[in-house]
Amino acid sequence: MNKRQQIGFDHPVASDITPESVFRARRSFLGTAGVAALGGLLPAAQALAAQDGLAALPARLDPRDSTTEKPTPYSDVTTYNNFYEFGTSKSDPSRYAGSLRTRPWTVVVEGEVAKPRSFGIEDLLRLAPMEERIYRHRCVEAWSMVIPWIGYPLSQLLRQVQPTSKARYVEFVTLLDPAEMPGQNDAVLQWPYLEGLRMDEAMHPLALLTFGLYGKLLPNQNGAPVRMVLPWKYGFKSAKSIVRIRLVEKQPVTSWMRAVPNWYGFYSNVNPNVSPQNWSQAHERRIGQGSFGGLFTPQVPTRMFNGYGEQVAQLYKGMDLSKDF
Ligand SMILES: Nc1nc2c(c(=O)[nH]1)N[C@H]1C(S)=C(S)[C@@H](COP(=O)(O)O)O[C@H]1N2
Ligand SMILES: [Mo]
Repeated sequence: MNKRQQIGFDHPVASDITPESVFRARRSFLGTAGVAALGGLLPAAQALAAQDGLAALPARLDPRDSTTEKPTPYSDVTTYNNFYEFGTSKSDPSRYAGSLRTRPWTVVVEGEVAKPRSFGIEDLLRLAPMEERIYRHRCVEAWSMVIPWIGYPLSQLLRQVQPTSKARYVEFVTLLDPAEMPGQNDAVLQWPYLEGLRMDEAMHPLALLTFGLYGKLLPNQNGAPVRMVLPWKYGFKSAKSIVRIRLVEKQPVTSWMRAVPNWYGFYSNVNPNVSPQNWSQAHERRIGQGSFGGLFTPQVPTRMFNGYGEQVAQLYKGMDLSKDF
């Protein structure tokens, strides 16, 4: 019997509070108690939030859409990623995203909709029940993670504004503010960061409007206060720190399409059989799961649609995905 089992998951000793252990303890609680709504904050989650100043974000695990694979440690999820608004190296976002102010924050939802509206972040946090979804996450640079995100389907928000029959695509716009996002002083990409989806992709239940991870609000480097998560697409399709969602008739041109059009197409579905880039998409490195502190990261084969084909393949029926990459 380990220490946690002796003392109970909700009374951890200080040295025991690692984000992962808190998460695992809560998971086993959910496992035994059933998926009861996590009404209040669990003591362990409160302690954890105090550690890095992020508030806990209670959510109910969605076991149907969650993988049972081992989540990547919190320390890797929050220190190894891309957010070019803060620099181009993997450690830049965690180092420099502290300059981003996420309150107050509003998201404008406009375009081909009957009821355009701007939503304050507090409204968005209350709009629908929070769900925890443990998704695989695959970057086009051939590394991957398993991340317990918290949010609700984007469809819940889009329904509120009543899309018109002309709404065929959705465009996501990240904040433009070179003072808070110093990477925007470099012309590596055209700013603000733009991404897009077809309407049926945006309405798909897996398309998560995301506010948190590992039981808490998003750290800035992971796209606070609100971002998209699209587990069947390469990571760059999931725009962070969104301020505008525009419903449009024509397919938007995204930042990455504009920067390197022959590498990055509009769809960008995870596809091990198509590598428009000059490197292979057939395998991926699972960050944080190797021996010797992740030095020898295991290579795993990449799956079509990142393993979500059963849910999303029908969206692309009749399309030639080697052309529409
Ligand atoms: N606004 C913005 N969103 C972005 C990016 C970015 O540079 N700017 N990078 C993308 C890429 S390439 C990846 S892999 C993921 C990485 O961050 P995450 O691990 O928090 O999802 O964010 C995506 N969203
Ligand atoms: Mo990426």
